[in-house]
Amino acid sequence: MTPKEIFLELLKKDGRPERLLDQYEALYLSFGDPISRYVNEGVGKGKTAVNKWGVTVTWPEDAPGSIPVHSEEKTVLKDITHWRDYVHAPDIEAHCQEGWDEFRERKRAKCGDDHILCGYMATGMFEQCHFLMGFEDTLTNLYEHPKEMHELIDYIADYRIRYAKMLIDNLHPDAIFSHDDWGAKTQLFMKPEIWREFFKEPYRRFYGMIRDAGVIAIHHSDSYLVPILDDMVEIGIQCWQGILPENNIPEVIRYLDGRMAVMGGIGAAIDRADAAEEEVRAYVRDVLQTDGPLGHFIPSITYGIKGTVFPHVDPYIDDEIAKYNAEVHIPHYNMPVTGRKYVLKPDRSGDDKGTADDGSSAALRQNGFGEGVLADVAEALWKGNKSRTLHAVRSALDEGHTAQEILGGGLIRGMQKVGDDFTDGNLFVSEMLLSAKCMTAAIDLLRPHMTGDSAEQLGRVCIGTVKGDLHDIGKNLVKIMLEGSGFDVIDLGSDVSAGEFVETAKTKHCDFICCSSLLTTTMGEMGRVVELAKEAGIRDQVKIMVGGAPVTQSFCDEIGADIYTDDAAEAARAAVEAVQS
Ligand code: B1M
Repeated sequence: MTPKEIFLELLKKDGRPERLLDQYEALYLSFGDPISRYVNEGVGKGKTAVNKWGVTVTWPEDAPGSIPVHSEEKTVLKDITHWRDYVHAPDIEAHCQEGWDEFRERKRAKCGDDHILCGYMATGMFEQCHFLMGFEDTLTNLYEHPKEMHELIDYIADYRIRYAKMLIDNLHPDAIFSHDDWGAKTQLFMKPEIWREFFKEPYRRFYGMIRDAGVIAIHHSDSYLVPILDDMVEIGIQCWQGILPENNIPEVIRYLDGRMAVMGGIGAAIDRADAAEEEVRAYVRDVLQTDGPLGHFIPSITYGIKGTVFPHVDPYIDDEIAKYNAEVHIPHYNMPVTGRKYVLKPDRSGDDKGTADDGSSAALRQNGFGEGVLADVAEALWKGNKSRTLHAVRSALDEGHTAQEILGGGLIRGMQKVGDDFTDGNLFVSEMLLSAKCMTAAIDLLRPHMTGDSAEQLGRVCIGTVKGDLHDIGKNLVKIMLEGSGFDVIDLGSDVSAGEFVETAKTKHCDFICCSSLLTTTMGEMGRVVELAKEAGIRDQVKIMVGGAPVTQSFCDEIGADIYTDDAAEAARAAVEAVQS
């Protein structure tokens, strides 16, 4: 069978592929079509450019890719209520009619008949929203300005449908490979209901058009998407590329029962500078033994593009897949799963915590906050309701509570429950951000009433994302939880050098240095922070906390940092514990 034939078998409910495909072996991704060339003109390594949506995109020389820049001046969409004044989709019909024949012929020739020719569409609808207005505004606007967000997402969907149609008409692809990261490692970014409300129908239109044109629909999202598997099938996705190990892949495959193929399983954790051959091989073999036997699975690095960040890793992956194929014969169906065993994380999409707003005293008791005005403060913050939080804080002041009582007995208590629910998977990034907005507004209100403020803080922290890394969402959540737990937090932002961390800790007398990293290429900077803290003579005065998706306890131990946690709430709990012990 050719790679194309195997891929097509994988899409059939009862297909019989003769072996496992090797990563992107069957897919030829057609980069550089006339539309992407026009829209991203000037974007490249070592450059900062403004794309045709008006988004400023920067790509530092030492980083593996680009990132949108958000600042008061640079952010495109400054006010969602007037989004039409700010957002103008590129006029691709006017500017992108030329060059298709040459592009098609070149790509077809390279792809050949034995592979799937894919039109490649980066920056999906959710991603386009956060490119335009920033991640936090995107997530909170879904709750605070739903009407405008629906309009904006429909506008972006119309653009993407026009884009896909031009690709289909001019490239004649076998498949469209479209990106949109809807979640992090263990959670969707928003409640599944919110994803359904805002994104499901626009995507049904998008993938519906693609399928109606007889083209295969492949969606990239390297996220935890278990709660929306049925929705993905329903809207027409035939292959989900990017499935992370955290999704419990064997259970997902069994559950899908051939309705959608999945591609991925080889996470970024193995794509490191120090990953040795034996480690890569053992990791891949485990993935193959666990996920491979059930069919409808293509082992690949979870990224939405071919190849690992560290080039020495890829050949080991390819070779291990080849060995597995040589040793384990077809059919791949219904063979015993011999690798690691998972416990499927239940779909909690039916739960309704964190945003319901009935305000009844029964609800208060149920939420564990008890009675009284401080419980009202805690509950309003937990629900992310800013006006109610401010109202409750004013009432508490009127009743004679001190700012410190309101902070500790109301706001911090509420935030602690936000953290617990987030850790349990019952509350999402978007809702945590809403509660953070309540906290900020309430602290502004309380500020004139605070006395000896910083003296009463639990301690001082400086936090940042390490040098070369511009991901800041996780770092911001850790900051929110630390502030919400009573710490004085100095936010150094992202792309922070080891020297800046240590200098700040020294001059501002910090109790903790908190480093976040999302890229395997930047994790190493955390080790430099530990070394520099020693050199600066402050190692015994400061605790060094590390975290971020690729960071692990063993990495923390290896570099000699003090605390590792894998979520923001846990980070705050660990910091509190450390100062109290
Ligand atoms: Co990028 N990105 N990204 N990205 N991105 C990842 C991380 C990646 C795994 C996606 C992938 O390709 N598979 C991959 C890294 C691969 C690797 O390292 N080998 C990647 C890449 C490669 C890139 C680019 C190079 C892509 C490109 O342009 N081609 C580029 C790099 C830019 C740069 O930094 N120089 C890039 C750009 C972007 C966007 C701009 C599109 C956007 C970032 C927006 C922003 O941050 N302002 C983005 C996003 C959103 C992601 C994913 C989808 C999500 C990351 C995230 O925000 N998660 C991610 C893939 C994925 O995870 N599905 C991916 C949510 C956040 C709440 O989780 O940060 O893990 P996290 O934080 C958690 C915990 O880890 C913990 O608490 C938080 C909450 O519980 N935690 C700590 C975090 N810090 C902590 C510190 C602590 C304790 C706990 O103590 C101090």
